Amino acid sequence: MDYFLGLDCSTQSFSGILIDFQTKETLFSHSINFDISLPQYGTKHGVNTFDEGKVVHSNPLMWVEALELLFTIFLQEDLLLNDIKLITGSCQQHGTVYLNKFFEPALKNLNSEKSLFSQIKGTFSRETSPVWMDSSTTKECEEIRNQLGGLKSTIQITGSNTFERFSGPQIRKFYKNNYNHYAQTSVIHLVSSFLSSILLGKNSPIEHSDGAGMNLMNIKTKEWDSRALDSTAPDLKNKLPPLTNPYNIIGKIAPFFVDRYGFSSETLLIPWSGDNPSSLIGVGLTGKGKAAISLGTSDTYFTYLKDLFVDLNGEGHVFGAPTGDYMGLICYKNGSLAREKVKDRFNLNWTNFSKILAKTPPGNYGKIMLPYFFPEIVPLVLKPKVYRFGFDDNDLEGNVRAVIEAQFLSMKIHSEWTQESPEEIYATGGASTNIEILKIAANIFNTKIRQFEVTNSAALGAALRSVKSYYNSKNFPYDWTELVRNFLKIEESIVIHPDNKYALLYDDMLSVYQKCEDYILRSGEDPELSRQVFIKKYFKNQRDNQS
Ligand code: XUL
Repeated sequence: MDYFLGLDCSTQSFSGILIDFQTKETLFSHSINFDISLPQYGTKHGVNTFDEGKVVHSNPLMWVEALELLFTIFLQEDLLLNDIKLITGSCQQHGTVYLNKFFEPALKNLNSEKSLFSQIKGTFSRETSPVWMDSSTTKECEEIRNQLGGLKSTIQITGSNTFERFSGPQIRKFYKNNYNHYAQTSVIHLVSSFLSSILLGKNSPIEHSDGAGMNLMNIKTKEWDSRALDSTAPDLKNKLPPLTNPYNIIGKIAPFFVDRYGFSSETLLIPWSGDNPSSLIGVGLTGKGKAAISLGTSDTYFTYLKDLFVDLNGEGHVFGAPTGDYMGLICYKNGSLAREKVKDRFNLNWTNFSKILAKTPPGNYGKIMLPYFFPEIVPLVLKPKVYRFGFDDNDLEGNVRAVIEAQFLSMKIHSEWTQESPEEIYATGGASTNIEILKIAANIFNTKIRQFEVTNSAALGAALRSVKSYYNSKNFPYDWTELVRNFLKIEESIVIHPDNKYALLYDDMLSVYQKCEDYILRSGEDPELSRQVFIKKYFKNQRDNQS
């Protein structure tokens, strides 16, 4: 039997999906929620937040304990772990883990009678890890960008502008503020390469797709860029693991996992990657002409890129793709947590929330929200504040529809740089189960949206990456598209079609939304006149609801 395991360490949970590639079945899937299962870490939504939301960290030991909990559940379920041929995982991107000189020796000498947690807890040179929600490094972003010759050259070198959450600016902040601890750091891992190292029993390389989210890797050569390293912190090259291709086999599972959980000692490993690159595979985005939206803690919009193509305006990112090619991406911090804020403000559950979406009209009577409940990445908003045009925060129906319309209007505007007008958008992530949300997305993008049965496409993508590398190693190279199509049963997924009668309305609303954004963020013209014209055009017979 050829089983494959895909793991995923996201912001709020740690999941695993075990698949049988021959029967194309998911044998088992399970998720550990950090807040609920590991309350000793005091997280809310998987993170610890300080300094009015600017500093956002998680404890890497929490991820290790979650891995142990998940494997213990596998044991209790009597899963045939011995039949797993290859394992990999994916993780929230950008977060960094700082380890001292005891880390690798501890991994090489793990005793299977003791917990992992107890054996590596003394090997960190920084207790907690800054994660992708952290926005405290504006100064360091500017310093690195200036050193690299400004915005355009930073983007051309690393694939992205410097962003607060990216690993390079975070490393620089640590070096500047905690020099002693920086000096005691032997290796700096991404969340992905940290967890990859644990399974491997020694330091794992960082693979190119996640490495691209650091502002340290040269996006063309896929090697550490000496200019970027020098602009970030001294002696950094010696503290970073090497880079490798996402599909390279890096070794076999450490004996600890064989003895303690019953994995086969022949289980192969490839490096863990970022959750978005893994989702690219998990939704089957292996060719041009399609895009995906991932609606999770972060909302992301991404496309597959055959050739390197950067956003010189600086909002988008180019990461590696697990296929060895590239992907374009934009990321929002106001994803599920912003939706939840509105839901909780009115004591709704998701069923009521959806009912309101179903009964309120596209265009929302001209009520427009800029939903910066948290600092935002795209567009850059460091001080959170929610702006409402034509309604207030007591308007239940207005707020419910406005937050969802705002999320997709913004996504449509800010994804234009990818120059892909997709024929179809694949939806994944927790909120992709909500048909009413997807209907709004379909109408705003004026594109059909495909909803999949498996919503954790990052873990599934990891399992499918495992399949690909395993059969490659056996000289049976599957074509990516064929491999993914077979497993995802694309024909059976649900398609939500846009309703053409709203195409013009949303085109008009996009320009009003853009004006609202310009007005608040770029001292643009007052959008009120345009908003009133919009209301007159589409809601002239519904005066009661106008404002
Ligand atoms: C992508 C990003 C987030 C994290 C969290 O650039 O920051 O999507 O990967 O999942």
